[in-house]
Amino acid sequence: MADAVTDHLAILPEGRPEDLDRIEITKDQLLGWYRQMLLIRRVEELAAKAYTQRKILGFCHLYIGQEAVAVGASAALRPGDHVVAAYREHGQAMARGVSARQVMAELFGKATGVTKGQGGSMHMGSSEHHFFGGFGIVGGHVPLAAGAAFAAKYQKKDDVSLCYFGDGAAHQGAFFEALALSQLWKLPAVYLCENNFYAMGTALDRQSYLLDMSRRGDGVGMRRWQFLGFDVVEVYRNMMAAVEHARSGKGPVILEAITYRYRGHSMSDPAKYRKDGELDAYKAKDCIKSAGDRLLEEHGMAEADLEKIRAEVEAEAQDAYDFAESSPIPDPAELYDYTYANTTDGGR
Ligand SMILES: Cc1ncc(C[n+]2csc(CCOP(=O)(O)OP(=O)(O)O)c2C)c(N)n1
Ligand SMILES: [Mg+2]
Repeated sequence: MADAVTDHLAILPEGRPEDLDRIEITKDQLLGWYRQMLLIRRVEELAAKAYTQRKILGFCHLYIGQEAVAVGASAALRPGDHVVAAYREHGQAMARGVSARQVMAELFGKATGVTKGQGGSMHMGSSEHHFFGGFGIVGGHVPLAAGAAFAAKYQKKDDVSLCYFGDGAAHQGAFFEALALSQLWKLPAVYLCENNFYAMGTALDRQSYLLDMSRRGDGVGMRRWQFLGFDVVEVYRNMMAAVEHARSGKGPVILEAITYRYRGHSMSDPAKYRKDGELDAYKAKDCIKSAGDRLLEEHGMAEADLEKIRAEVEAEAQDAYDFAESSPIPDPAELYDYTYANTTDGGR
């Protein structure tokens, strides 16, 4: 099999800052990211189990394999920044600070979930965390990120908007319109494409002539570059540079993080469309393994230290599962609350 990553990197474009090594990483940061990535993965794996037990119903898109992107990207943000996500957002919400309990309970449709059990897998939002996510209309959420960035600029705040989107979303009309206005008005936004090589079952080279989605920025003159999203440190450094650019008033940036999802598009997809050996080739670049290796080799940690973290994470993920299972379902009387802004609590 041709190595799709190597092929893809052969067209790595100009535009990437050359001084990213200036952004230093401490051992504690890396340890935190390792733990977070592991927790996201274990929560997703338990969600898959719960789905097969029919404890989780409806759509469910897992983030397994892509964890470094959300964790590295979120680490580059401030609490007041805004995050807008699509429907593969469980891990993105957790990376932004939503707890494993809140995410799992939402998946179970329980009242203790982050969206009170009324959103489910695709609609996890938390105003407390400035996480305006969970949108199922592909590409439809991108203008919302532009809107949040517009609001920040209009109100003379130095908050930045981060918008996650997939390679499949980069063909939508709303996406292009959002880019055009963002660049025209120099909005403080970072558009982060998670190119995982598939939109549902359609491979990237069957859906797009361009393989580097950051080049979507060329048409509007937006600063753009591409990077590998398998190493959380790489993601963090690239995002830091992009966020600095946007926050300093120089305008938006569009980035492409090359990544890969290990599971099918959703729980109903057995992912038989992959090439032989492809999944294993990407698993060899696994973000959790590479962060663990960095901790062992560059920061003098011992395997036993990592084992301790793994055990703690295991307990936290299981606690989230148990919490979700034992939580109550939403009160039927609240069924029509939160549908329109004029709700019982004055509009959340
Ligand atoms: C407007 C619209 N068209 C089609 C769909 C069906 N659909 C759901 S997900 C998806 C693929 C999107 O792929 P991508 O943006 O690469 O995100 P990924 O699933 O890889 O994270 C499609 C076509 C939809 N939800 N909305
Ligand atoms: Mg995709």
